[in-house]
Amino acid sequence: MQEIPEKVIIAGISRMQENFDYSMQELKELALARHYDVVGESRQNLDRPTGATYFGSGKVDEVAELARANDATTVVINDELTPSQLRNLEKEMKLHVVDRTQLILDIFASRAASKTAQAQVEIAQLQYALPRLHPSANKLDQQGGGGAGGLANRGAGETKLEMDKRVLNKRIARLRRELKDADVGEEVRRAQRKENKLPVVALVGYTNAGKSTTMNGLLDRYTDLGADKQVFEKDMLFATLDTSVRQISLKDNRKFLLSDTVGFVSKLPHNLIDSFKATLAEAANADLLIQVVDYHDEHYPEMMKVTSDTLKSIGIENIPMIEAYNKADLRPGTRFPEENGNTLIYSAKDPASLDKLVQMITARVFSDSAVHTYLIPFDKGQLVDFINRETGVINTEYVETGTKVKTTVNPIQAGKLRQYLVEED
Ligand SMILES: Nc1nc2c(ncn2[C@@H]2O[C@H](COP(=O)(O)OP(=O)(O)OP(=O)(O)O)[C@@H](O)[C@H]2O)c(=O)[nH]1
Ligand SMILES: [Mg+2]
Repeated sequence: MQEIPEKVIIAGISRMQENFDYSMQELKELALARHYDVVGESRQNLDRPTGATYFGSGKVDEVAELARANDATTVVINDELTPSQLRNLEKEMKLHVVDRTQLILDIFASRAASKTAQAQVEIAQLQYALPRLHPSANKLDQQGGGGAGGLANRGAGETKLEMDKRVLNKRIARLRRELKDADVGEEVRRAQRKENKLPVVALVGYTNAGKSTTMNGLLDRYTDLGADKQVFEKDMLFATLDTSVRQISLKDNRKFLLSDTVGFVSKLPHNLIDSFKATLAEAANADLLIQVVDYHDEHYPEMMKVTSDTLKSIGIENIPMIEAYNKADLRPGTRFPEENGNTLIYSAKDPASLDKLVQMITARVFSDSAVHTYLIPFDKGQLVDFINRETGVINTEYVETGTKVKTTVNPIQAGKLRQYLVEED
């Protein structure tokens, strides 16, 4: 880590966007997460970025001036730049330029702890780097960028470029293979869970909304897992990059699986979304989504829009969802927990809220369950084990002919046990 944070200017084009202020504020938070020291800000009202330099004429010099006046060495841009815009801006301003995509990739890279997350981030980084390797790297993007290096070096330069590209492409292919191998294991586990027919509930939402805190609160109240099974929660952007899955057991022995997932942010680089698809598959296979919303943040409506757009872009649609408005404790005068249809106002740090959330989950994922009584012959001990393990046992009685169990089962379990059903009174 650097001892003295690098000074930066943040800059963007408003394009008459409604949420421009919010996106610039968020850019600043992203810059802070990257340990930059934000010393100035510049905006330009344009309908769209200028092809060659992103900013319109005059603004490039103005931004460079602002940076120099504040000892900033880097300009952070609020959008993804084309490779030539990036080169041209750096050349004209004589400053280091980082676009929003690069910034988010850097933060993800610094957070990635598991092998999977590291590989996923690296693939996205390499894909970002590929067209930016050299001025002539991208044929479609040559305009304005030529000249550097001079004619004499051209032959040698291109050879080196081809070589660099090959190395990067090879590395991407290798990382993809590694991820795929890891994914096979994951697929198998997922299939096994399906076999057990445990419902899967996934926490999704904007970064820092409180997904991991909600998960930990539920683990604390509904499992006897030790503290080492808690997931990482922290007041920072992208604290979670890996999906964690834990089993939650209710008092009546019914169980569901709960997964915590990576958080979203506006203008999340598409490369990153792509490479995190595998991690997000847990949410894609869920029976129920809980969208955790930071109800304390005034921009929560924009965050919800980004979340639903991102989910849609990775093909996660038409899964029932509870909208869970979190951090109600930080809003003076807000009553919580408060349930209304598919929404809940709550606090992940409040036990009564967590109980309410679990009630809402169970009402949805176990809606087709039924209470039945079974008589299992003594020689079918493994079925009694299954009932005790997988279903919601209400009471057990030992009679002459076997074990009589009253229990809550889902339709699949009911099918499996049908022949042992006892006429109910
Ligand atoms: N006051 C208060 N703080 C909360 C509540 N829920 C979460 N927080 C805080 O919000 C911050 C972010 O919480 P996380 O659970 O890490 O958020 P996340 O949604 O998992 O974020 P990412 O992993 O980055 O996507 C932490 O500092 C939590 O302590 C709440 O109900 N009330
Ligand atoms: Mg988290």
